[in-house]
Amino acid sequence: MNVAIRYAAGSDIGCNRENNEDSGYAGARLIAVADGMGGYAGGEVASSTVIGSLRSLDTAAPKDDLVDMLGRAVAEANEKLRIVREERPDLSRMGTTLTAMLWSGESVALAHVGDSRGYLLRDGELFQMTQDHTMDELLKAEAEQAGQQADPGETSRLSHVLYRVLDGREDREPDLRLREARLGDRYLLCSDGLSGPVDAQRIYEVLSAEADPQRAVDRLIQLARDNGGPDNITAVIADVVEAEHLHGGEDPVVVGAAAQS
Ligand SMILES: [Mn+2]
Repeated sequence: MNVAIRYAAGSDIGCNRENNEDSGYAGARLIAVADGMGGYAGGEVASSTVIGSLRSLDTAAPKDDLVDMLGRAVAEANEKLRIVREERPDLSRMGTTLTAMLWSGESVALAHVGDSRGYLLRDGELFQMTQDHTMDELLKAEAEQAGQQADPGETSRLSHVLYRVLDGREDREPDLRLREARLGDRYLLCSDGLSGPVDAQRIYEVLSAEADPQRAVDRLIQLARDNGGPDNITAVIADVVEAEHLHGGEDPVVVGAAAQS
């Protein structure tokens, strides 16, 4: 069967921030979310540089090895950050998360660095596809391996500290995986400005109840705002549909900092 994705994206500055350092992209083959950081325009530059670099994947001919193709594109995006850092010493602290999916029919590659998230709604269940690259998750995994309990005070203190981002330095390898998409799957990529204030149960409820992807994106963003909206909020949804049911010709959507530049 010929499948395609129907997509929507949204990004919101939130209730407390003075600028939006998130960027998002949704197109016929590529969806991506990047959450920039680094103060003084650094976050906006980092997230929009990475999204701008990746977008050529959306129109490139798919290769046999999708994971390899996406992995190389992430390495190239990181290299672009290195060049920007060299040119702009004032942005030396910049970095960004990246969670991206690249489709070819029913095959989909997933790349992930940082604490933005990828969720899958399938057969009425919500799965988190990504693991946060935060220090608390690292400590919990280490404790589990040692058959111990991580210190809760320690883990909550470190819950927002990232141990891996894209920042133009070497060895910034993303988690890479090949997945099989199924008809009816709904994928959500989001920044922590959504997954922080809105728990997985509420995300599940909205994704299940609201069929239209743009309305679902808008409702999720509104929920994050209603819960205080402490951070920038970005959400991208891709629904796997039969290609014949898609009218086609939809333009790609760019949101957040990448839409300003
Ligand atoms: Mn954030």
